[in-house]
Amino acid sequence: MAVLPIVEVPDPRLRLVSKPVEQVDDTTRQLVADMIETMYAASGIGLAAIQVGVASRVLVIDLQAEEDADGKPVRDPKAYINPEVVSVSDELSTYNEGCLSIPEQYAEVARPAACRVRWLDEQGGAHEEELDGLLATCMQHEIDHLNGVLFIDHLSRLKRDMVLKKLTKLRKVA
Ligand code: GNR
Ligand code: NI
Repeated sequence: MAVLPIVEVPDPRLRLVSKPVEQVDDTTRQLVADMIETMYAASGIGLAAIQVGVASRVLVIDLQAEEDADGKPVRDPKAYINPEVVSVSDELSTYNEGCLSIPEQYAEVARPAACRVRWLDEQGGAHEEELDGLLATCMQHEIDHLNGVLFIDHLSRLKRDMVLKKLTKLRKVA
């Protein structure tokens, strides 16, 4: 396993439309393992393959919502291969979103509160589930990455430019 470097804006790779995985094999599983390790190292709750420079429709999510008796988060990483949104709710929900590819910047994004998603697991098995809450938001954020879309694309131009300007400033002092 390996922690991989995370691609950040304005890297053009973040705008690519990732390709479906043709066959779920050991190469896919190795990518998933590296992505999970990278997600934890960066303290993220999700990661899309393009964020580590691989344009494949693979993402990993672990909300780490549960804690053990010592208050340590319980790890329960899940891989989603070729995920597809089947349907979305009319109801929207707003979260203060962040992105590992747009470090330390956050903004409120409204998205469908629930979505029905279909995907393959690491063994190639098919699943379909109705998601809601933070998982629905995170899933939509990650699937956006597979389509070259970032959370700032859901903001007004003014707010998007503010986020990008703050990031530029932050990088100058860093
Ligand atoms: O770690 C992350 N937190 C987060 C918070 C609210 C909505 C979406 C996310 S995903 C983000 C990690 C990331 O950039 N995934 O692509
Ligand atoms: Ni992101």
